[in-house]
Amino acid sequence: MRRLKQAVAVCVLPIAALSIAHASMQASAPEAAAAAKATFSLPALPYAANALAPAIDAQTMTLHHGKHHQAYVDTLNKAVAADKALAGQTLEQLVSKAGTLPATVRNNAGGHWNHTFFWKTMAPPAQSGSPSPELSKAINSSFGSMDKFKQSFKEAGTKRFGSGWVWLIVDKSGKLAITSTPNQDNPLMDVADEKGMPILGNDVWEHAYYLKYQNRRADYLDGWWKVVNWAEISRRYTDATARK
Ligand code: MN3
Repeated sequence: MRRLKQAVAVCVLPIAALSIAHASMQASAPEAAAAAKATFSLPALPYAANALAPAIDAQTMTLHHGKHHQAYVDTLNKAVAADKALAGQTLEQLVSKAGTLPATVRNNAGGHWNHTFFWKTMAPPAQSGSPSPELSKAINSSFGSMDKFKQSFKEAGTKRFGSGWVWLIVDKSGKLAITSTPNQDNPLMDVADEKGMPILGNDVWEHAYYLKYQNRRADYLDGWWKVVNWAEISRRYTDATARK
């Protein structure tokens, strides 16, 4: 009996060692394959989930970033992995020809681009700041005043039927314009009615505000100005006007 136990013990060791080695290989191979396939990834929020409260509450932020944005990234990765014609293309390349791509790619590439932009262009209320002198001047000359600009932006956001975005863009002539897009489209897309470089944008999908504001989209649009990152918008304005 004792001999048998010893023999079993002797046998068990190498098997255990083998199975540990095998398990680690099993764990690493799919991980490596997933990493190779995962072209796009969810960017971390540049602030804590509760940092934009009360304009945007922590629960909305957590769901919006961790569930909605993550889903756009995951669905886009799956679609790109399944279609050789899309391999190796950047997010900007996909977005620019969205109208020629399958709806899944258009919607989820747009969703990924729009939300990545959205997080970066907001800041905690204490860091919201104000537009640069150049951007202030452009806003005044295009819209009459900052208040009138905000009013027009709010109108475009409340009028957007269903889900979509409202944008401040620098158009082809270098001028500021307010525009709105449906679903996850944006002004960089070939399908956009009004094209240009977005420098500011707000998400008017219900998932962006419904938990706190319910159906009051106008209140959400009003409260949101407190978390606009004006230093970032001003930097993007300078870049967009220099590039054109
Ligand atoms: Mn959204």
